[in-house]
Amino acid sequence: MVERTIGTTPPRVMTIAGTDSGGGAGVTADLRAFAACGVHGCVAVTAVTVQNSVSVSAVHTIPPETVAAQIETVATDIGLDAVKTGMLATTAIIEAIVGACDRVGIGSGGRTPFVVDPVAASMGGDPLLADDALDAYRTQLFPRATVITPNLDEVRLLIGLDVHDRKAQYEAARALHALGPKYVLVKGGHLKEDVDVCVDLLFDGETFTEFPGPRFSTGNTHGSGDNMASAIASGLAKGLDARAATAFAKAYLVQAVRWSYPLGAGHGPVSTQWAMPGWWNKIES
Ligand code: PXL
Repeated sequence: MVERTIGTTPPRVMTIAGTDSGGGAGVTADLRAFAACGVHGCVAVTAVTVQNSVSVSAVHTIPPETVAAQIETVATDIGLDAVKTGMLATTAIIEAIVGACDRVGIGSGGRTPFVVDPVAASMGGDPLLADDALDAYRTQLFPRATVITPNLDEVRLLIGLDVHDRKAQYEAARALHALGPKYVLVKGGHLKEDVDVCVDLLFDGETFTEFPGPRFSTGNTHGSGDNMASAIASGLAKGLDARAATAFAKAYLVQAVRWSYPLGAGHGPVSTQWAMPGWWNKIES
């Protein structure tokens, strides 16, 4: 028998999100990000999407009670050190998630940090969220969130503010913080005035912190938001505070975008392969 010398349980993180049959975003991206960030990934699937690199051609939602059951059955046995949300699809699914989170102590009032990435559409503009569900984000999810991570398109949908410069990015952070999350991260990836940098802005209600990173000229950024939120949740699960978890996630995402690759005729994905390059060549026979 081989003596077992390793096998310490890593922090446990759950993604509540949709699948992407093309493998670039959603649950598929989140699980790769969790592996790269050194945590154990769990899953509550909200929807199955039929998609490739070009478009989302169909969405099949999971019954809300099945989404809630996935969360509760994992939380009460395996336990969770952080949770993140991605594509949630409908108001009924969001309400079921909120009920489950409250029952097992995820989000404000509970012990488990809760990262809410308000996914509304794919890169190609296909809807991933019912229009009437934006209100459920504002009134039910944000007040429970540890960190929310909107991009600028999502900012426009959520608070009706068009962000074209840094000043408006600060204004958006203030307005979103008023909806109740502990921290707001307004991601600057879509900010046209920044040519060489991409500045994400974190606000805790008092202090603003800018996280600048290089801007790469690539259209292969499918799954970048999912990876960012997953890395933040991983950092929180490891015991980092929100500011340190965001710095950790930003360092991770810069490499993921740097190593992004083309796939299909549309937008390729960001990569996690840089995090463990070529290990399969290093195994001794
Ligand atoms: O990147 C946002 C996102 C999240 N979840 C799913 C997606 C996408 C973007 O296409 O398909 C399932």
